[in-house]
Amino acid sequence: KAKTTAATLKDTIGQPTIFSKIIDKSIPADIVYEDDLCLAFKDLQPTAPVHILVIPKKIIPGISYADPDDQQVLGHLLLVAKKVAEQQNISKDGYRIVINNGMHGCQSIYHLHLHLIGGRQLNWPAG
Ligand code: DGP
Repeated sequence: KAKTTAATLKDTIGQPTIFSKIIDKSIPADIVYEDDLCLAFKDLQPTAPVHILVIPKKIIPGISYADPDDQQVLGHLLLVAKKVAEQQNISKDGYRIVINNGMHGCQSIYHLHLHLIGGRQLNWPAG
């Protein structure tokens, strides 16, 4: 996975990413849920049988960039992840919701996204 450096971050934060193109449908994605505030689609490089990204339509570069005005959309993303887990039939056996943040968190796309991961026994602790 490509490493993000502090120098490249400075110029890219707040700019549209590949996820903006998925939101405006200029590139395809396997969308499993959409509403006014958010979009959920299958991760291109799944790490488990179910690996879905839930993103806000608004550009929030990462959870560390969220502000108090984002409270409603942040709560909404979690409730949508829960709903998608039910749709994907992973709710009964369990699943994980992950937000990678910044360089040490291995965030590679600077548009906030929740990873919904399940469909197999996951391991803990995360690496
Ligand atoms: P993160 O490392 O937390 O920033 O996760 C970014 C995820 O986004 C990673 O699991 C791969 C996925 N991804 C990157 N580009 C695309 C894309 O163009 N389409 C889809 N569906 N997923 C993508």
